[in-house]
Amino acid sequence: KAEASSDSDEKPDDDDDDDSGLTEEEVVLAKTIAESPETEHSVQKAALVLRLREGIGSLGRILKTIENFKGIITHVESRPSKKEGLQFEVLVKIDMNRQSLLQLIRNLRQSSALDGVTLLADNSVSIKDPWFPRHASDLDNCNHLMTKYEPDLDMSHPGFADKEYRARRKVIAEIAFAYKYGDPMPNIPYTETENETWSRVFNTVLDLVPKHACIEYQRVFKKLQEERIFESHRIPQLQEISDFLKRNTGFTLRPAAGLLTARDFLSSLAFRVFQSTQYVRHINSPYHTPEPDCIHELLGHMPLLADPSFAQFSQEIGLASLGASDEEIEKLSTIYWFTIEFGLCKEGPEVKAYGAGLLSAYGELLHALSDKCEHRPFDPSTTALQKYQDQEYQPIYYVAESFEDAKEKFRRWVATMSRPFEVRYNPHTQRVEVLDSV
Ligand code: HBI
Ligand code: NLE
Ligand code: FE
Repeated sequence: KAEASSDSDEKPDDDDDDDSGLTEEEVVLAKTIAESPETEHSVQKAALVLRLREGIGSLGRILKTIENFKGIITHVESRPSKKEGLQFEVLVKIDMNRQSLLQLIRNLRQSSALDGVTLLADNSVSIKDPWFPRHASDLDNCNHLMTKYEPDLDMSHPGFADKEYRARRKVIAEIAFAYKYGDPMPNIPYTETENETWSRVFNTVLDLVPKHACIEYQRVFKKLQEERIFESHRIPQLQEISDFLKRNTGFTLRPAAGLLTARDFLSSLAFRVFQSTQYVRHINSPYHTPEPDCIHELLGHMPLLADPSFAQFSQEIGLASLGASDEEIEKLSTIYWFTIEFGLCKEGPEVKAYGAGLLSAYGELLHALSDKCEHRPFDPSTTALQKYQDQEYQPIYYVAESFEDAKEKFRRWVATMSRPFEVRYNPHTQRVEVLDSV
């Protein structure tokens, strides 16, 4: 009882439930809005239907109220109401800040000039304008984690029973969460155990690369060794890798705290930014882990992100994900999975690995190139629908003719997606430009 009364005493105007007068649907919408990241781009496109009680004359005052709440009115349309006793229904389209929009609606609902206000769900008004990062700095908001394979939560994680390991993971995750666009990359002084884990994986990869990795991977791998970035005794730091990528393809890194949602992860690729974890897998499972760790990112992903053709392919998957529907995101992550993560490609008469999940996991690399699994030709429209799991080795792998061919096919497939706008990345401003196509 004390809670309830003090709550309404202190902030009578700022509640977000119960007596707000919002319908159930609007409460859900309001919650989504409140939980969405607040950025300079968090301007909401909204449409309100206002039912005027007394003639069109009261409209002026109502529009003024909207402006007082800093709403920018972009469209007004009125029609005589069919309902008895009401005179007009007015459709008003507004651009305004998400929070103010909710306050505005509450305010309007108290107005005696109105018989009612309906907020049309924003996606019925503006399928063209879902929130997605428009500038590389917006990636500060694209760091939502999946709760999967975490040592704290998953009893089968090799670090579950290891308190020290879990504490270490927490420290490194906090560093990633604190990272903001423009900050220097955090430097992690890795422990002896962590470097030891790296050495073991590094040395097996070193053995397997000449025979099993695609030529592009091998070329960059050599370069990384020559520049003393890849060395067997120590884990490279994100900053030196990021600088290396930047020199080669313009890709850069930012630290990620763990397994990100597919939407957040893919969106960063649109900016040629790769969100990289910085913690190290548990020493007890060096040769395969289901979750990404920095050994996977560095050994698996970095070499090919420094290859121009592959970097382009990665960015195009990212660009296709911006503003995509949930179903499309699912398809794009499946394609990502069977190419960038677990892809195989032809090299003359041979099949080689280019997927990062193979090049950082000795056991699965051998499995993928053995006859214990199935190889199918990469074809985006069927590959996108293939179910996959991420706990164990894959039973099916897709073989691309070449990166160029995979890119061609992917482009043709992306063109069939439903998005009503085009996006283009401007590297000079690090901004994604949106071009309406309808
Ligand atoms: N998050 N940090 C991180 N690293 C990845 O490699 C990664 C991710 N989230 C999703 C993901 N990869 C993919 O499997 C696709 O779902 C995009
Ligand atoms: N299985 C990979 C490895 O052990 O390196 C990581 C895959 C991350 C998606
Ligand atoms: Fe990966």
